[in-house]
Amino acid sequence: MSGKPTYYITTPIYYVNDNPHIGHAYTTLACDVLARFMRLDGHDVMFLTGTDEHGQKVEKAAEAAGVDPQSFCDRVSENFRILAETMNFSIDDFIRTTEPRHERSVQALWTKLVDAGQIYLDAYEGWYAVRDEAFYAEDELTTGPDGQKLAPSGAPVEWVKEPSYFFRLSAWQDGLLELYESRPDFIMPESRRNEVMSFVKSGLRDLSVSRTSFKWGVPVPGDPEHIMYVWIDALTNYITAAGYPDEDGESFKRWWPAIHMMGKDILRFHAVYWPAFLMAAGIEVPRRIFAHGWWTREGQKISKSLGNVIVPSDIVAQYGLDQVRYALLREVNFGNDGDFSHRGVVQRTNHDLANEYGNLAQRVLSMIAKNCDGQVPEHGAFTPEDQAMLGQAHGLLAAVRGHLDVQAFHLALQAIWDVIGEANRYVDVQAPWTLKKTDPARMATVLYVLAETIRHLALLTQPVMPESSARLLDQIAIPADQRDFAALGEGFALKPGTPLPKPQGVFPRYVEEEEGAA
Ligand code: ME8
Repeated sequence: MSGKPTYYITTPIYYVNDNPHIGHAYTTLACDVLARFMRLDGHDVMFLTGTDEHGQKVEKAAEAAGVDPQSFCDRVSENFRILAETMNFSIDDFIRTTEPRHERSVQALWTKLVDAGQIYLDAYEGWYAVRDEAFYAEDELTTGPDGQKLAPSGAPVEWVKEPSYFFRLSAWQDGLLELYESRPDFIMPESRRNEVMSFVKSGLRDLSVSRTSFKWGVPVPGDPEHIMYVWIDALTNYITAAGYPDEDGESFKRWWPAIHMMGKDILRFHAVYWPAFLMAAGIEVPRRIFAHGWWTREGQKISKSLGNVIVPSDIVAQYGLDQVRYALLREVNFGNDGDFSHRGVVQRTNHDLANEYGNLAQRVLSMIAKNCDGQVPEHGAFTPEDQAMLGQAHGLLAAVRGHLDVQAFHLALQAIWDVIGEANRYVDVQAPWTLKKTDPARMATVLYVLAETIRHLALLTQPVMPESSARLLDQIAIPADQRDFAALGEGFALKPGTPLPKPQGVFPRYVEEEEGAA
C-alpha cells in the first residue's frame, strides 16, 4: 500500500433500459475530472461507475426487446463500457448489479437491517412509477391530459397492492436532519440541500423495500417470493465495490466513505434513503452527495420522443473529444441546468481553446523553434513582470484545488483561463518579436517565462483535456514522470538547452461545413 491519502468517487449506476446519452456522459465526465485531478495531486483514487440491471423497468425493456433479462443486460451494459472509452474516462472499476459480488453484498446489508430491527413485513398499497422505480404519495401526483395520474417527474404511476417488506425510514427523520445540520457540505449545492431538508422535515413514511409482482432482482434472504426494491439494490453498489460485506477488510476501510455524484432527479434516493440505510446498518455515511443540473438542447427538453437525444460518440466525432469535455464543464456553473447548443460548443472551441490557449502555445513555441535553436531558451534575471507571470502560474494549483474541492469545475477552468489571458497580455506587452532585434537575451528570458507558464497550464488542464494536454507537454519535452502536480513550481522548472520537438497546433478551429466547402 502506498500510504497516499485515498479518494473514492462514484457515478450513479446507469439503467440498462437506455443507451448512453449526454446525461450519462456528463455525470461520469465530472467524476473523471475529479479522479484524474486527485491522482495527479497525490491521492490513491478509486473511480467507480457501472450499470443498474435489476428492477421492473429493465425487466420490461428486456421483454420489449424479446430477450431474456440477463442477455439484455449483458448487451446494453457493454455500451456503457464503450462510453467510457469514447469519452476517455479513467475508470478503476465497473460494477454490474447482476454480479455475484453484488448480490452477496445486498443480501448481507438486508440481513443486517433485519437483525437491527429496521425491516418488517406488511402490505403496500399505493402509487408506483416504474419509469422512476419510485413510490409516490397521492398528494405528490398530478393528472395528465388524458386523466392519467403522473408522478412529479411526469412518469405515469400505477396502483400497486401487494405484500411488502418495509424499512423504518420514519424512524430516521431526526437522525437525517442532524446529519444535514452537522455537516453543511454533506449535500451540495446548497439549494439542493435546502430542498432535501424541507422534504425530510415534512415527514418521512416507512419505505416499501420489496416487491412480489416481478422477478428480475435479488431475492429477499429467507423469503424469495419477495424481490428487493431496486433502489436498495442499486445504492448498495457503492459499498460492494469498496469490499462490503467485508467491513473489517483492508479494502473497505481504505476506500469507504465515497463522494457520490449524480443528477438532481435522483438526489432524494442518495441524500435521504441511502444515508438512512447506512445509519440503520451502522455503516458510515458518504463523504458528500453532489447533485448536478440537467441539460437541454438548443433550449428544448431532451427526449426520445422529440428525437433530440445527444449521443456522446456523435458530438465527439463532430467537435473533438477534449473540445466536448471542456465545453460541457465550462458552459455551465456546475450544479445548475445548462443548454447544449452548437453555437456554444463552437464558441468554446474557437475562442477559448483555439484563440486563447492554442494560440498562446503556438506562438510561443514557434518563436522558440525559430529563434532559440528549438531548445528551451536560456534566461537572464527575471524582471518584476516576469516574476508576476511566474507567480500566477505557481499559484494556480492552489486555486484549482480549492474550486474542485467543492466541485466548481467552471471556476477551476476560469482560474486557468485567467492565467492564459495574463500570459497572452504578457506576450503582447513584452513583444518578443521586437526584442529579437533589440535585445535577443531579453527575448530568450521572455520566451522562457512563457514556456514555463505553458508547462503549468498544460499540467493543470490534464484532468479536463488529457490528450491535448499530453500533446502540449510533449512539445515542451516534459518526461512522463514529471507530469503530476508534484512537478509544479520551481523544482522541476524547464531546463535551458533541452531540445524541443517541432511545434504543432493542438487546438484546431471548428470550421462550419458550409464555410469549409466555400
Ligand atoms: O437513475 N442532463 O439511472 P439513469 C443531465 N439507475 N443529466 C442527465 C440527463 C440530462 N438531460 N438525463 C439523465 C438511474 N441525466 C439509476 C441510478 S444510482 C444508485 C442508480 C442523468 O440511467 C441523471 O440525472 O436514469 C442520472 O444521474 C443519470 O444521468 C441517469 O441515470
